[in-house]
Amino acid sequence: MTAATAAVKAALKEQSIETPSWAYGNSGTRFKVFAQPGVPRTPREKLDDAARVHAHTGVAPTVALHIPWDRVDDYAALAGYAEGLGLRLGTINANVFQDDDYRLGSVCHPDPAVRRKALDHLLECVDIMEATGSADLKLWFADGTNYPGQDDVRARQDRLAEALAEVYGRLGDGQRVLLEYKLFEPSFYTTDVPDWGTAYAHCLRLGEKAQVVVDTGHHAPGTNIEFIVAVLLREGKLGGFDFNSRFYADDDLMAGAADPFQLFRIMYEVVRGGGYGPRTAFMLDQCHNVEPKIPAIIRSVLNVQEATAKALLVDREALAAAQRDGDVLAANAVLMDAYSTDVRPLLAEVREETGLEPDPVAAYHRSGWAGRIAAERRSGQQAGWGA
Ligand code: PSV
Ligand code: MN
Ligand code: MN
Repeated sequence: MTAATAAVKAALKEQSIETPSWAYGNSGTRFKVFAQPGVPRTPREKLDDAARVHAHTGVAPTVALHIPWDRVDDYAALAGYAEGLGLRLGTINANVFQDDDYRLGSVCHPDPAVRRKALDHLLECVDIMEATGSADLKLWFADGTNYPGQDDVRARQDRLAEALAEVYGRLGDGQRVLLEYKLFEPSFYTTDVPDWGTAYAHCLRLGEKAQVVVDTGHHAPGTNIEFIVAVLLREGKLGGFDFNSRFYADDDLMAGAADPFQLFRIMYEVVRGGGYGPRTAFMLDQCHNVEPKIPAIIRSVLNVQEATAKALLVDREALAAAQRDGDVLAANAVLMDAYSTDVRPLLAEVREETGLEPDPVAAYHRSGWAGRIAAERRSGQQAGWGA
C-alpha cells in the first residue's frame, strides 16, 4: 500500500455522515405517501433502524431529529438510548411550517404574534440541543409569498434578521445555527431565504456561529453547486450539506443516484477547501417513497462515501502542475482519472480493516432486520410527515 492510499483510507475511516430521522418514516410526495411494513412508530424505533445503517457502513454514527416529529418527554433519555445503540443525536431541525398559523409565514409573518410563536419554537429547539448534546440547529423556512404585492419583501428580511438574532443570542459555546436556503416551494413568487447569497448575508451579520447549509436539491437546474461550496468554504461559512438527488426540483431522492459526478465535484471542492472534517455537517435529507427505506439510506451513505473516496484520490500535485502549465486537458484528465476509479474494492478493504462486512447492502439483507421489523411493528401508528 502506498503512503497516498494509506492516507486516503485513514481519511475515509474518519468520515461521518448523518442520517435524518424522517427518512426512516413514511414520506413521499404530496400526491401519495406509500406506507411500508416495518416502518418505525417512535423516535426510538427510528434510532434502532439508524443503528443498522451505522452497523453496516461504519460511517453513520449520528441521527438528525426533526421537532415536533420526534417530540419526546425526555430528550436526555433519548440521547442515552442512542448512546446505547452506538449512536449520537445530531442536528436539531426546527419545524415552523406545519401549523395553520403559518399560512403567511413563520418568522417573516406580518403578524407579530405568529412570529413570536415561531421564534419560541426555535428557542425551544435550542433547549432541546442542550438536552441531546447536539451542536447544530438547522433552520429551513417555508416563508415567502405567492403573489407580487402580497407582502413587503424587504420588511420580511428585517423580520427574519430579528428572529435569527434572537436565536443566535441563545446559542451556547460550541453550538451553531445552520441556515438552509431553497429556491422555491411552498412559496412560488418569493422565498425569504431563496439562495446562498441571502443565507450568507444573514449568517455574516450574525457572526461566526452562523453558517450556511447547502441542500443539493434546492437550486435552479444547471446551478454549479460546487462553485457555491468553494466560495462558502473560502469565506468560512459552509456549515454543512443536506445531500439528496434531484432530477427536477426538490426530489429528495437518494444522494448520488441522479448525478454521481456532481457529488464527486462537490466533494472535491470540500477536500480542496479544507472542509473535510467535523466542522462540516455531512447530512442526508431524503424521502424514500417507493423504495425500501433502510437499504436506500445505506445506498445513499455508500454513494457519498464513494464520491468522497474519489475526491480524496485526486492527484492534487499533478492537478496543480497541469493548472500552472495552463494544460487544460491534462488538468481535466487528472480529475476524470480520480472520478473514473472504481473505489469499491478500496472501500471494501476499509470496511474489513474496521471489522465490517465488505458489502453493507448484502450484509443488511442477510441480517434479517427487514423481516423482523415487519413482524414486530404491526400495531400503532407508523411515523411519517407530521407524526
Ligand atoms: C423542505 O424543502 C425540506 O426538504 C428542507 O430541505 C429541510 O431541510 C427538510 O425539508 C426538513 O425540514
Ligand atoms: Mn434540506
Ligand atoms: Mn428540501
